[in-house]
Amino acid sequence: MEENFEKTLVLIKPDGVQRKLIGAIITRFESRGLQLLAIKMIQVSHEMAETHYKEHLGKNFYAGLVQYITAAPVIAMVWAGENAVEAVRQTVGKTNPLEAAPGSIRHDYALLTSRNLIHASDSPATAEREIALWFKPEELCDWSDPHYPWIFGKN
Ligand code: FUP
Repeated sequence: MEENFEKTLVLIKPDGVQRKLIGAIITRFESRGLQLLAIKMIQVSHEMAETHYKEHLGKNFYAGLVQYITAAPVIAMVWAGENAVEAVRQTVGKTNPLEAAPGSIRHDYALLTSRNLIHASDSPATAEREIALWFKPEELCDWSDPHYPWIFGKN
């Protein structure tokens, strides 16, 4: 990974796994030029779900959200790149798929906020906290992407 890269956490939520969209979703990030540093499939525990979504505690959708994320396995990933947090959020699209831009994952594969397929960190600080929650440091592979100059070259 390059020194100026940001890292961000992405989850393919249970609906993405059940609907066989893992490959299609990963392709969006890979084709855009982002670099995959870590990936695993996890059956999320109740405790993990509550920690991950603690900022939503008390909201009317909280119980349903915890139920949703624990209902079946998820794919957890760390993606890297220059401005990776913003780039990934853009590729994912707005929280409500009906407001997500055409071409974004949520627009192209989802219809409801409550089944919007993906989680992606919303800031570099959140990304750091979430990566530490979902991955041990040794689970991240630091490799050098040979496409770097063709994706991030400056003029
Ligand atoms: P996002 O960062 O786009 O994933 O969105 P939020 O952090 O605002 O929300 C986290 C998750 O809560 C969403 F992906 C889906 C769920 N949610 C609801 O189910 N209902 C809502 O009204 C808002 C969020």
